Amino acid sequence: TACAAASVEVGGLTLNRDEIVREDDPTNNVPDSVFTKIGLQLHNRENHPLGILKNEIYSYFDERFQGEFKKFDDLSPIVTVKANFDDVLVPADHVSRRMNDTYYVNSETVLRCHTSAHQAEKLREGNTHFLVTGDVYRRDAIDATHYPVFHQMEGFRVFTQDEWEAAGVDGTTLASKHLKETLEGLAERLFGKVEMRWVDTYFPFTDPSYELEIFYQDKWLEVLGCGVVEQEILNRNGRGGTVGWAFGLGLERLAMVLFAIPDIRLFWSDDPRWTTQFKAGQRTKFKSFSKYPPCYKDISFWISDKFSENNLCEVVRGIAGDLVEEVVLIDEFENKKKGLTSHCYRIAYRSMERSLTDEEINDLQGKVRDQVQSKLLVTLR
Ligand code: FA5
Ligand code: MG
Repeated sequence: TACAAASVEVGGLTLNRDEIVREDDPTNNVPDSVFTKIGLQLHNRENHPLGILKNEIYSYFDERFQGEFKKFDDLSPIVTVKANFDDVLVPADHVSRRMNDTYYVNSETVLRCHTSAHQAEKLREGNTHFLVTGDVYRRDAIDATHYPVFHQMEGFRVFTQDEWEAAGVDGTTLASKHLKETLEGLAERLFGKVEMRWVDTYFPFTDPSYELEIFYQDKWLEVLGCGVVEQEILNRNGRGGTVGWAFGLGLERLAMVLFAIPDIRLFWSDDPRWTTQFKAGQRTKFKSFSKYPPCYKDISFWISDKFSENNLCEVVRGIAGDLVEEVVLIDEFENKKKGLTSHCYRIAYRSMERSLTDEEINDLQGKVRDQVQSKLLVTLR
């Protein structure tokens, strides 16, 4: 795995590794493999699929709303717990706040887990129409569509009483209608005429809340969450008496479909066969370079109460980096007499760029076995 630099630059700030990765601090859980991604700003590379997609969405908003939406895409991903959770009304006991799900720099600071972390701050600064794009961080499973770092774009629009009176409806009705029309227009711009559906859902920061799904290649694909902003958020941030909508969309989800990218790890590749494929303003399909075979290794152990799959994935990712393609639970059983539960995971190792040698894989798997035992307090079988 790559050796972490001592510092990274982001949004005009210098972040020192020593302040962000502190293995001996129990309130910190940021591994080197995640620190090395901070500041790479894939969404700001104009010849990268994420940059191309971001610019296409910008064009859509500029054309539809005459440049009214202000754009922010260089905000530091290191935010307060208050901004990431409290300011968007995430309850104190919500699962997303746990160290199992979120990367904490310390007890008051996290790597943002969504771009909604900037809603309150941007409102307080006086913005009423804005888009925030950035890298977001979540502890999660390992497979072709999940990676601990991905990218979101947040949209936010405030309506005044004049606006809903002129439309002859109440504020929530206007915001909800405007939101759906805006996003249906965006989906049509990106996908052409496609079948779409709105699904009711729940977010702490919007009510009503919806997800937009599009029917693409025989499947319903969830591409974004959105809704009418909770009044409390507007009231607390200098916009009492107004109504708003917000959305958050996953750029990788859209880009994988639009550019036919089969594995989320590719976005991070430095291989010239990847980096030279995409050009600003062009939406081309990914031309796969020959796919190297995967190699599967199983690992079985008796778990303890403290065991979590996210922790296992982090150990594997820390050792194998992007050489790990997937970690799946393939067997689970209980020994009632001993009161123990056994899990067996199958780890798929595969490079996107070359074939791996047996020796290399055995070496990785050996390290995984050692660290699973020492860091996760499980008993190997
Ligand atoms: C959110 O993050 C909300 N902040 C979105 C929002 C904003 C709702 C404003 C309402 C108002 P969610 O966790 O569902 O919601 O993520 C939003 C989108 O990010 C998803 O629809 C999906 O496209 C993308 N996404 C979520 N998790 C992942 C992941 N692990 N990998 C790639 N994309 C993901
Ligand atoms: Mg409510």
